[in-house]
Amino acid sequence: METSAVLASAEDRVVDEAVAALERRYQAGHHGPEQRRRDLRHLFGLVLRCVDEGHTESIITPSEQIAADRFVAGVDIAEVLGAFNVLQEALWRQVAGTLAGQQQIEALGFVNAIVGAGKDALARTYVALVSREGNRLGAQHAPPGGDGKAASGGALAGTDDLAAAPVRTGVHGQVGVITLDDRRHRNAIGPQLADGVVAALESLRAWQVRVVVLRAAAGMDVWSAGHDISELPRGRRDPLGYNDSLEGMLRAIRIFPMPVVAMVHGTVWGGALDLVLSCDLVTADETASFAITAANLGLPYNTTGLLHFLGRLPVNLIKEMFFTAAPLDAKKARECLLVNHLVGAAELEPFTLELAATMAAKSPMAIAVIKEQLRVLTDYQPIAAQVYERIQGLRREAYDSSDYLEGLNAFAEKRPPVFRGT
Ligand code: KGA
Repeated sequence: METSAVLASAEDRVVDEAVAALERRYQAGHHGPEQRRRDLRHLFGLVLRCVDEGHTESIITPSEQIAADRFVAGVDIAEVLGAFNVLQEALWRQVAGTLAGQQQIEALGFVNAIVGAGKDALARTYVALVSREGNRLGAQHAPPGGDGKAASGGALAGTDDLAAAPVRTGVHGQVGVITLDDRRHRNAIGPQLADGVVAALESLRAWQVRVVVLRAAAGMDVWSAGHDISELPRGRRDPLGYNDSLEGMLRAIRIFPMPVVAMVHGTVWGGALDLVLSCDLVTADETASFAITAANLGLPYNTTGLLHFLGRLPVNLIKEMFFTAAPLDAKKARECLLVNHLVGAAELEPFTLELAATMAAKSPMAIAVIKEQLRVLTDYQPIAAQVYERIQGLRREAYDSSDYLEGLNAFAEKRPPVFRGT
């Protein structure tokens, strides 16, 4: 019998069991049994839909919405996660009691991946709302709890605040998908987005996926606008120092012990190109283009980043891209092998998932070791301390210059920069 049919036929039993478990755990909770039953039926329906569709996407947005609603209502995150946990346990029991062997293992895997993706989306959204609210309101306001209204500040219920979780994760079989979804800022990379990607990698590792796909949310025509320019230091400090969040995200991807595929629909700017180059493979459609715009900002790119470019592209192309800041279109990017596969927009997602699934079926051990060897061989260049210090000195002159400030100001004022070379 199909997993979907097994689960569908047990809806009442699973929901009853989960409601009873919730009642035992949260006697003093916010909801009565009827509301709990409705919530659990809703969740159960989402799980079933994901099983039917064969992927976790359908549980993600509703879970984010649940997180936002419960946050506004002042329900504790542990109680919200509790509903997912008891449903997961009841589903496990159902699967264990009705299926056997390989079918049982597969069904348990489905349940784990789907409920896990839901919990992940829920936790990420809830935590982002808590931290955003903390930043906005300061200590004098009550945290969520009680009627929750004071903490919501009236602004949290709207979908805009769901953008507080700009990174989403999903699981398709053994492939994890990280989606960048900060439309308002065109996926500009600041600490929240960069740290979100690092956390997403960790959570996908815990789910034991074997390949990760990094993409922008469907419908975005900017894949990423690069480093959040408003977060760049205004001189006297290395704009791309070791502790910059973008740099941390690049390292996390490069040392991640499984393939990360950048799936590019739309335009890629500045540090986002470094992000694409830090992924192991790149798939793209004809809307993709790639620009490194450091010279528009007067920003001296860092040595580690230049090595990333040197590891992937011919030096004359690197120079042209840095010196003109002009986008390389998808066709040219394919010709110079920045892009592994260029496919039609409609094929991009299925093609990328299939490519990822092919890699997921290979030896994860061999892939992890080969990836790490290639990283070490391409990332490290032995240079004398004196040479490195000279490079740093030159870079310092550039980021202390008035040109760099002019680049930042021009962007903020939405005008072309006027550089004087000083
Ligand atoms: N940092 C901060 N905010 C950004 C941003 C960025 N990189 N890119 C866009 N935004 C903001 C922008 O200021 C605007 O905010 C909103 O996102 C939508 O952008 O609404 P506000 O408050 O005015 P916009 O420009 O209206 O959208 P668009 O017309 O669709 O154009 C999209 C692009 C991507 C073409 C445009 O926003 C753009 O040119 N952005 C800058 C791209 C760039 O040069 N990035 C490189 C950053 O530097 C970098 O990564 C490094 C380290 N580097 O190059 O060395």
